[in-house]
Amino acid sequence: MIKTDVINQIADELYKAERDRFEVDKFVDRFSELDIELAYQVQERLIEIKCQEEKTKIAGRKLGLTSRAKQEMMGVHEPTYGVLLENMQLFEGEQVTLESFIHPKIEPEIAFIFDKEVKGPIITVADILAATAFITPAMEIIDSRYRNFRFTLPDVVADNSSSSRYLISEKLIPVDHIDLRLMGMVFKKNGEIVATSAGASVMGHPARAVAWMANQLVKKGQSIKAGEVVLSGALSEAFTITSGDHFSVSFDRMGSLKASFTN
Ligand code: 0L1
Ligand code: MG
Repeated sequence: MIKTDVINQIADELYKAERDRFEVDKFVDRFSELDIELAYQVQERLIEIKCQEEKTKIAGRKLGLTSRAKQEMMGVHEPTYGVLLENMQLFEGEQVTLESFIHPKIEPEIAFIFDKEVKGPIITVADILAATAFITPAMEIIDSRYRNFRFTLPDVVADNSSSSRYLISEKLIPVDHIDLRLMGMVFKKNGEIVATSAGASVMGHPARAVAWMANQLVKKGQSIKAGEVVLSGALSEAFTITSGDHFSVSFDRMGSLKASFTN
C-alpha cells in the first residue's frame, strides 16, 4: 500500500470508531510501516477529517504520557501530543452525558492559555511562561478508540493521543510568582480523594512538557498560536467514569474545577 493510502485508511477507521462508538484493534499489527513519524501524519489527517465533517476548528493542543509512570508503562522516554478542537470543550456546570463515549476516563491537568505565538526549535520553560497569559485548572476526558486502551506509541499518536473532551476553569490566573513545580493538587471522585500530586509530576515542570511540544511542532512548520489552550499532561493516573460520578480537581493558588456525568 502506498503511504498516503495507509494514512487515509487508518485516519478513516479511527474517525468512524469515534463517531460510531466502537473499539478497533491496534494498527501496528496490520501496517508494519506505522512508526511515530507516520503516526503524526495520520493524526493530522484525522484532525482534517474531523474539522471538515464536524464543522469545527483547532482550539489548542494537549500533551500525553508526560508522567514517568505512564512512560515506563509504555516503555518510552518521550511524551506525545495531540490537537484540541473547539467542539471537544465542555463547560463547568453542564451535566456531561456518557452516551457519546466508548470507555471514558478523566484526569487532572493544568491548562496554559497563550497570548503570544511560540515557535521552536529552542523553546525553554522561560519562553513558555513568558508567552502564557493565564494558567487554570483543567480536566481531560480521554477515550482511546483502541480495544481496552491497548495500543503502542504510534497507535496512540495516530489516535490523537486518546483525546476526547476537556474542560477548563473560567478563573484565569496569571502565571507570575507561581512555582508550578510545587503547586499541590487534590483530585476527588464522589467526594473522596483519589489522587494527590504536584506540578512537578509533569516532566519536572509542566511548562517543560509544553516546551518539548513546541520544539517538536516546528519540525512540521507548526507552532503554538496566540489564543490557543494547551493541556500540560496529567498530574495523576486517569480514572474510569461511570454514570452518576462527580469529579473535582483543586490546585494550590489556582482554585478548583468540577465535572459531573450522567447517562
Ligand atoms: O492525555 C494522556 O496522557 C493520554 C495519552 C494516551 C495514553 C492513554 O490513553 O492512556
Ligand atoms: Mg491528558
